[in-house]
Amino acid sequence: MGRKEAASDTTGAGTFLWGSGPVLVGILNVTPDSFSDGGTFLDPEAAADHAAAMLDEGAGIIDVGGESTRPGSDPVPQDEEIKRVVPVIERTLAARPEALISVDTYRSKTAAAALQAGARLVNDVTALGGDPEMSSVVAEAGCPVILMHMQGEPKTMQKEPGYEDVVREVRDYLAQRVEHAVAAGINRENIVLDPGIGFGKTLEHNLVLLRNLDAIVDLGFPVLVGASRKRFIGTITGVQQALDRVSGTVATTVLAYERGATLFRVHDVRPNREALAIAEAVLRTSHR
Ligand code: HH2
Repeated sequence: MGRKEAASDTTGAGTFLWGSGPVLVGILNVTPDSFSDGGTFLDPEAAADHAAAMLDEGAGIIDVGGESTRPGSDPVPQDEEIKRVVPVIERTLAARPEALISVDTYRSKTAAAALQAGARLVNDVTALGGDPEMSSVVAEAGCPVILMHMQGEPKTMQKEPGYEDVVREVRDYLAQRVEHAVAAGINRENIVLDPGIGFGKTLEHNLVLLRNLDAIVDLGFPVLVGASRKRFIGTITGVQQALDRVSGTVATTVLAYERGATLFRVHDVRPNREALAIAEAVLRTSHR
């Protein structure tokens, strides 16, 4: 049997914004300490230029984040997070008014400020659990939201992650967060799910989740995968420098697409777009 039709083909969550094919979500970390690009885009002008470059390379969404959530990272004060992301959103939209921007935050005030500045999605690595006001900010904005699974919190999540059945537990958690979101007034059509690769997961957990991604896709929502340049890719390939983990990332993108994911959060837009174009062409070719 071929690839299952992606959930977004049927549920249409957010598809009014980004269409039903695979979508590249270009990562824009406005932080001094992100694991692979920390410090590179702290200057709003450099950040906006990078956003424009990723759009030119085929990003459908630009995900702007002002706090690193890499393993071991510390939270930044909310005001600082807002000061980082808002000018970048404003500059990006001044240059590229059509850009679809998401804000990578779990804080409601940052989300509200970003939405006010023109962001149109919220990417919440705590699946609305990190800030009691986040659900109502998203519900009132009526915008799409990415709900991600994480075990623990960034500071300590990689210490000793443990599951009885990682696929079942991640799927059940996401299903439960969907119900929380819906109860808070968020439209089902606006929900995207993410297994949270690398967030409180061992190498084995990441691999099992990628292998069994269809269990998450079966929940009926578009699925986003964020594996870009992550440590498990370096562990497998031996590539120590995060910047150089492009080929390994591309492999995860193609495999996840084949299993039904439709959104891919990546640093390197062009190679992932080219690989997806080939994957799409092959997978859409009908049997002889
Ligand atoms: N990964 C990171 C940050 N945000 N959001 C979603 N939805 N899914 C992810 O997998 C995800 C995410 C971590 O990667 P990165 O932004 O490159 O690094 P850092 O957290 O150090 O800024």
